[in-house]
Amino acid sequence: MPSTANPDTARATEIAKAYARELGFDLVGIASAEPFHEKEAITLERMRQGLMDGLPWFHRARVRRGCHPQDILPSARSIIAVAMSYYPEDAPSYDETLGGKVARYARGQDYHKVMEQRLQAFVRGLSERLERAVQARVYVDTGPMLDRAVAERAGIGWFGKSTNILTRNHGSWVFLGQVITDLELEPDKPLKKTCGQCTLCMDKCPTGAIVAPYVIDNARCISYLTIESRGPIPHSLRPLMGDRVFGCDVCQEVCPVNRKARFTREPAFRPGEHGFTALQLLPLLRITEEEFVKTFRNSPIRRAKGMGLLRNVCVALGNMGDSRAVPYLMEALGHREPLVRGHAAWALGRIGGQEAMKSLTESLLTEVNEGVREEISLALR
Ligand code: B12
Repeated sequence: MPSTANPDTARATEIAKAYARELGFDLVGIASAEPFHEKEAITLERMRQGLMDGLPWFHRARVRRGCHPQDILPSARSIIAVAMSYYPEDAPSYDETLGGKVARYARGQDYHKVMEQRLQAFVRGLSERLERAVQARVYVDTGPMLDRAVAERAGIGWFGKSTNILTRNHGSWVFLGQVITDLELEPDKPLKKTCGQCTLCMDKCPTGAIVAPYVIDNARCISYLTIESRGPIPHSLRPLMGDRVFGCDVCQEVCPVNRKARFTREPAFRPGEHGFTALQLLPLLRITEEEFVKTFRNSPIRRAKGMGLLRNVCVALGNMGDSRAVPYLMEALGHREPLVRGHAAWALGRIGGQEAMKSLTESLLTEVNEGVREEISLALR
């Protein structure tokens, strides 16, 4: 139980929590602004082992800063941690129209913008309610903080073996954010829950990316491969990706804690008119860079960049093995990006058939890029 020794602290804590809930945050907890020494050491060690490779922006200096809240806000006393459910009710249908899977977190609007703006409004409103200028820094996966470590300390949820933060009523289907502040608030206690003996997320991960409890090998994670990776997807992993074209939810779908998760109350996180329950893959293969930017401007999908998404689309079509994709993939053999041409070649090789093989043979006559030539030769074999 929080101590009620200081009535001002207790009052400010109560006001902050009630106001955060009023603004639509599903969960709110308070953490101290003490350094995260243990999480810093673990994260740096993971980096040293190469498990975070492929994310050039996730560097050591960033981790150090994110584990020392007072380096970010020297007057920091507390961190107000929040979580918002994004669990959508809508169940997309994928197969009949060659639709590709989009992870649930990316079916509505971009959470960074939605939650950051709301947290900024929260800080302004809180200053009015407490009748003092609250000093604050606000982050929703928009800065160096380790969002999950903060959420754990604030009692929002506990670390699952998949490394996702699990919460009681919303499972792991939550976005995390925080306000580092100079307010003295009453900290909550971390929850005592664990995953027990369950290893379903590890057993069912399509690529075996959860290499030990609480350890992800980035380079194998489909979320990394489809969103963050900018280069070719390793051949050995492509067949394991199935029809997932942006992110992956398998470790969350199989998690027993998620069975009872409540649906999101936030309209911005539902696909609605402008979001995406599934992506129609064939028309996507013809999209230009400008159309990509326009279509996905408010969506997390923008992060993959046009050519990354088209690369993923080729892999998904190759895995689906549906010959309706052949004419579209043949056209993609002439795409201006070698990355797309190479993956289109792979997909044609997987689908096979006379028409696919003929177009691969012909493209070898004109293709000049070495990497793509290699892909074509492999596909012909
Ligand atoms: C980098 C990153 C990724 C990378 C790398 C993932 C990774 N392992 O870090 C990639 C692109 C793969 C990724 C994927 C996803 N991500 Co991401 N990602 C991040 C980011 C930017 C940093 C995460 C980080 O600090 N990694 C460092 C590693 C070392 O930390 P970690 O894996 O969490 O490991 C911790 C635990 O292992 C714990 N630990 C270690 N040993 C032990 C032992 C015990 C007993 C316990 C209890 C704990 C424990 O300590 C470690 C350090 O804190 C955060 C946003 C942020 N700024 O924090 C979002 C974030 C983690 N991602 C998020 C989401 C939604 C996803 C996806 C679900 C998206 C999707 N559907 O495709 C997947 C989930 C994949 C997975 N199982 O992790 C959410 C997670 C929300 C939640 N409920 O946890 C975050 C918090 C963004 C947000 N603000 O909402 N992500």
